[in-house]
Amino acid sequence: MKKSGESTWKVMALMLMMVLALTPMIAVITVMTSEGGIVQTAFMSDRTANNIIPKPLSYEAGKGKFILNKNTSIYVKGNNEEETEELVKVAEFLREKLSPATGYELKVIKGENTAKGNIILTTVGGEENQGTEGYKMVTDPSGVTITAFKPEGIFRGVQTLRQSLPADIDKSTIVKGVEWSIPAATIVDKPEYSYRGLMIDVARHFFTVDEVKRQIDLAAQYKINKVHLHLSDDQGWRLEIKKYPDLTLIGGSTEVGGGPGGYYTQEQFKDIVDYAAKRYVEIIPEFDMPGHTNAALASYGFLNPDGQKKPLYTGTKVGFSTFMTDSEKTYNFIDDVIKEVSEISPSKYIHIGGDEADSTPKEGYDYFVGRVAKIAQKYGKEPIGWDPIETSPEITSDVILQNWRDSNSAAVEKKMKIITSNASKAYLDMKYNKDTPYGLDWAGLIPVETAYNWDPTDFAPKELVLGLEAPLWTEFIEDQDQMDYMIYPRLPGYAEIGWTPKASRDWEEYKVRLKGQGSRLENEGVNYYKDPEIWGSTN
Ligand code: TNX
Repeated sequence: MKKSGESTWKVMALMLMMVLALTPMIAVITVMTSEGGIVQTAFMSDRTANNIIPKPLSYEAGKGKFILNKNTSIYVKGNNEEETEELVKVAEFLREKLSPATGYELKVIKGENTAKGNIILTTVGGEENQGTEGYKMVTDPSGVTITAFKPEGIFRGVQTLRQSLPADIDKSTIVKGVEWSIPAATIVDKPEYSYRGLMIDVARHFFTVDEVKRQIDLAAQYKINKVHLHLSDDQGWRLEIKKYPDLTLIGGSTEVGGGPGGYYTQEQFKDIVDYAAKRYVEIIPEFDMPGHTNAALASYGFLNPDGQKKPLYTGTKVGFSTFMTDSEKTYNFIDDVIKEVSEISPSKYIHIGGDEADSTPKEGYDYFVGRVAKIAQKYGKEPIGWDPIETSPEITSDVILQNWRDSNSAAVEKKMKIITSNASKAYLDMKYNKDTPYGLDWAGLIPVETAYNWDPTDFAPKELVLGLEAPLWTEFIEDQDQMDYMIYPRLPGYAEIGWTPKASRDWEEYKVRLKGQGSRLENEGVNYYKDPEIWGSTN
């Protein structure tokens, strides 16, 4: 008797699970830890399941929904005055994002929330194990509360809040007749990796301050937290260095194809850094050397063996230029440049290049990268270099490798930290397929699925991985529309690889959420590649 009673219960439980799984508005998700253990099974309402990228660590649906209305205020409370002020800025950012489409005023108020119907952003009660970027977002019919250990975590949670609203929220003018609701839920979230980056090559083609800011803002909505600017190459030097004005006057005066180029003044660079910092995005400046240096060699004769300036270069070849690795003139110049940049760049990192130095003898290369890494460290910066920087005996574990090819054994042996940017997976300048209009294919084609279906641990041991970065090289990318097209919709996938543990990621499930991002990107004016695999061929 007992036995058959037990199995009746099992059958009933199974049937209940099947009914739940088949209920159209509900999807079952299973959340796993990075070690692969299941920690929670939750139910997601369709809208939320479709929209949040990167996928939160855990999501538990509640009852009902919160409806944002004209009386909604944003309350902020930190653990001290300074933190409260920082949260005011996060709240103002949120208001800036929610006001245009809703037309609501969304007052920002310091202090305790006493009424219903509000959004609360607070670090009071935040827990250390949430880390810098983790947050908890609790939504019920009476309001939304985001709690985090740090304001940065609140900012990441604010991105989740934005994505939990209907896609019309991203329109830039008032939309009438929409219910601005957020499904009730408890979301507990934090990232897998601390480095989740986008690189923009502003050297091959120059992009204006506003174009760069726009990309930072777009990337921040997917919780990208680093933007690396490739500020010098053969075709252009893009940052004002006061001691060497010709770097920008001459070296910044052109670009691939012979266009007018351009550069950022130090004030403009600081403006970009501040804009990014408001979005908790760190700007990492790069000066590529000892190769990729023609723009500098064209600006100052003393950097060349014959004392003569090189001609400016507007082609797309790589590997022909080099600094003199055996001249103190070179190192004095680099010291001056790094000193000036260190003063205006708050990032703890500086990127010193190191790739494709095909015209630099290996011995000179090894000495050069070691010496330049030490100059960076002298100015308090942690150097990052492209491979093959790790092959120099002068490079030790305090230098970070940005890996674009698959080999990194020397770095692993030295226990260097690694940022994975493998060209066949992460290069935003590779074409989606052979018919897409822009981009290259030397590292292979990178359809949206290929861009999503990998993990940093495919390329390096987990304990050495800082995270990943997707570089957009711009030899053949000339304007904002083309830039958008190459970055989107691949970047949300890279953002998810960096944020969501490998064991909770699945292409078929992700594809559905990515589809939901299409209308948001459209509302934001992003010229994304409307992959027929995701949006259908008629879209
Ligand atoms: C290789 S990857 C480069 C860049 C090019 C890119 C084009 C790397 C560190 N160097 O100079 O722009 O290929 O895809």
